[in-house]
Amino acid sequence: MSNNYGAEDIRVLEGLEAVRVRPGMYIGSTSSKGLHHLVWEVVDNSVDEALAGICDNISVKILPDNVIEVVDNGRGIPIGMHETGKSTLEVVMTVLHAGGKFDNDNYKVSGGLHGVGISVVNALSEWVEATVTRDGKTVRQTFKRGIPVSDPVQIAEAPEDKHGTTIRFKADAEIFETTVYDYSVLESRLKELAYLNKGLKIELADERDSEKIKSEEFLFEGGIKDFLTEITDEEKISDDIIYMSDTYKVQEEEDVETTDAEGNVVKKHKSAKFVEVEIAMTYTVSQKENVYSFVNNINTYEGGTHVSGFRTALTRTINDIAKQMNIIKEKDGSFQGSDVREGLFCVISVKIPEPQFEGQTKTKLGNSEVTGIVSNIVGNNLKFYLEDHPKEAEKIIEKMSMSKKAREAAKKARELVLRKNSLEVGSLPGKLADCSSKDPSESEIFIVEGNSAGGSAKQGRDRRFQAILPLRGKILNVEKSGINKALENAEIRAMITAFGAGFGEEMDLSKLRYHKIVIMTDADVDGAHIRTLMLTFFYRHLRELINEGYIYIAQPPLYKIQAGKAIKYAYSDDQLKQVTKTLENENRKYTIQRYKGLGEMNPEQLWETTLDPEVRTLLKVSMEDASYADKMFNILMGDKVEPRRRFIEENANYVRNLDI
Ligand code: 0RA
Repeated sequence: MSNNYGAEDIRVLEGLEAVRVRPGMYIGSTSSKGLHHLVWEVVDNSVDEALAGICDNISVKILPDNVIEVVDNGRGIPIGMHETGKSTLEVVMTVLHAGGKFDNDNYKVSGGLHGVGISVVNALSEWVEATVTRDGKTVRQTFKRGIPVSDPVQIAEAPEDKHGTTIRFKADAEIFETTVYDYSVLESRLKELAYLNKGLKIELADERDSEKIKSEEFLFEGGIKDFLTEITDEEKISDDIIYMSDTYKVQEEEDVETTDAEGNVVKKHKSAKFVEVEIAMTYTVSQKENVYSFVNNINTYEGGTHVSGFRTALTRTINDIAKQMNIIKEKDGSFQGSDVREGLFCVISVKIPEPQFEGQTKTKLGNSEVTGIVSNIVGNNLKFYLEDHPKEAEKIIEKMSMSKKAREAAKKARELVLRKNSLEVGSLPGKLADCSSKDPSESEIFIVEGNSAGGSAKQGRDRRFQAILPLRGKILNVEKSGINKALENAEIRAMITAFGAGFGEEMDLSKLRYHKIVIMTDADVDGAHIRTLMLTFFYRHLRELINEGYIYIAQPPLYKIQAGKAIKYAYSDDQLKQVTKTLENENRKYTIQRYKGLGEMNPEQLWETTLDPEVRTLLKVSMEDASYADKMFNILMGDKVEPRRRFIEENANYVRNLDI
């Protein structure tokens, strides 16, 4: 960097410093999740190049020492002079939100935590090396903690038509709690990105251990059609996949006049803008509905206008066609939304110019114009498909008629069950040790595995605001049984009654009795299993509780370390190492006890490690976590041993990686 600081340099330094002081504001957190966010920030830029139609190859490598390398064959970050007198490359790398100012691409990811700009990666890295090939040369610039070490230097000549960007970086250990990447986290997202961008080849390699190099390549010519095939884990009623891909022009190509900095009128060319809609769907014999939706490659767990547009069109079109084909008669009434979605597996991917993300976790699409666009496209394409495939149409609509009949019968049955055993708060479950506070915002309920742990928790809690509900053994596998069966299960009834807000579509959050619902299970394989069962249940039937951020996971310690009278607890293997090392350096004697279950802790210990708000750690469950638990469920419950073992290992790990 030059010696004479200008106002611009000071602005840049202040910007980078702001990122280092409050990293959470830019990347969510400094935990493992935040660390991986750095990779997503760079990869998103490469994927933007793919969306602009330039890049078809991205390679991500974890190098020794947890250095990340991302290579793409996009346009390359611009390397010409910028009006500030610096290279555009340096501006893109050092100025917050600069990236978007140099292009007018159709689709950009601008919601949630994505799209903050590659300068954020730069600010939070011990070092970054950016290498760009374009305009007949390859140039490189390096940075330390965001600050350029030198000007960009040409390191080679290149053919005129060669272009691309290579970013290498090492996350700053001064910032992050961990700088160790999790291969499986990178693997699943990169694979998802390859599915969502057909024809884009994404390579991943782990070269941290030269003895055990791992690598994979993701390239799906079928795009979300292939995605659908992978996630459909139920018997299909027809082998055919309904696939539609369509675009809608939202802005014509036009020449616009603007004034530049000197006040001269200049002509600018604006290219046309499109909404792209891609949907793959198939029907299975199962009772569940699985709709995965994405906007500009972001998983919209909370749905939004694109999903509403799809649902509206599906119900309307099916009703029209069913009547047209005489499969249902006027007197039978119409299909409801749930009838036409039972057994549906579907991937919806839309790409839109200026997405607005809303909702608790910013994963709900808000753009109102999208409802009509998607609904028109789905209506037209689906009608066309069904008319063109009368045999398939018949199979699908027959299945829906069965769903409709089952729904009508189940409603009667449920009314009976409900009348017999009220789910009203008036009859709180006997096992519940309620808290005395009636203010939901300060009240907490711990769902505790096993009666003995439940006993300790009841004695150890602060009864003013903490309620305990012990569950006996495993709750029902709701995935395999319908809601009616679930409602007959005593453990599930106890939970719903205690929460007080009802369930499913009739849920009323204003009646919720606790704003923290904490799952507390043993830190072993069985505990992980029960936790997954519960997450699946919440995801399927009490989803709003997750959406609103009311579900938590307790973190009991794994070890007790006793040195003389002093007792310390460790919540991870790393922490155990730290504690014992410190004790050894003070060369004090100690004993270690590994807690196998919550039941091994007495009430005081349980309070001071897991219940006391002053010292405990609670992990908040996100929709992402719950949907992951749900997705993995079949693996866990299935009869194949190997994937089950693998899941349990990985699951135990992922739960520890959840964000607070
Ligand atoms: C700014 C403007 C343009 C591209 C990029 C940045 C860009 C950034 C990254 C980060 C990783 N790979 C990247 N590829 C491109 C647009 C360039 C143009 O219009 O020529």
